[in-house]
Amino acid sequence: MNSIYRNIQASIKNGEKLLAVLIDPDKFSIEKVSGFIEKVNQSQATHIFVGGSTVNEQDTEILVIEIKKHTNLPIILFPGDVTQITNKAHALLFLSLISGRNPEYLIGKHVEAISKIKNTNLEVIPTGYILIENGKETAVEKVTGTKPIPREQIQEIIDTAKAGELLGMKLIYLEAGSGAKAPITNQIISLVKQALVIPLIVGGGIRNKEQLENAYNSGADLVVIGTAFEEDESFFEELRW
Ligand code: 1GP
Repeated sequence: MNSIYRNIQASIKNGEKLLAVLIDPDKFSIEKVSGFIEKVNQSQATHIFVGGSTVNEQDTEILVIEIKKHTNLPIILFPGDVTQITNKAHALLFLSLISGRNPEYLIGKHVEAISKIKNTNLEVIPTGYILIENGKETAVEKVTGTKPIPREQIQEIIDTAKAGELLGMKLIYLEAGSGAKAPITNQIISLVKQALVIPLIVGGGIRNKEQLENAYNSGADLVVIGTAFEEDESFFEELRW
């Protein structure tokens, strides 16, 4: 129990950097899974995240079952909605959208999710999810009806992350939004990291090796990449270190 979070902590202690490949069931066909996961297995990816902002019910579970046939990597749900919770995965990021002020995404959906979670063996990892403005409206904004924190409001971002930690969250996720024009800046990553004790996840708009390395060098413990792999699988080779 709770081995995924403990392993994340242990890796960080050993100075390792973690990489999650994000698979959005809404954009991914089952037929593609085996070839794609083979590439994930050969890459330096350490985790597979599964989730999206708008996914049809059942699609997540079907996809997770298929992914599991091809890999031993931990599969972690990164759900946009309660319907995406499935016992077939290993863990669940129990996301609270702490950059926003919509009670549904701070506590409402979580209460709704309990009847599903209590019947699973999922490792539940409370995660403070912070959406940061990147120049265009993101799916998260549309779905949740919340505004991201402007990127120049650095103290607000740091204080939000720290508040999440002090509320007992185990991870902080700085999100620029899937397909963001630009990733979270090095300055934001570095200042948030300095303020935190818990691990820091960074994602959104990372499309090349330099941006990935910048995120790590600035203090990201785990980086999430989805779109760049979705659009061009040769990105796996480009990233190899
Ligand atoms: C989105 O942070 C993830 O929630 C990944 O973003 O698709 O832009 O890599 P990309």
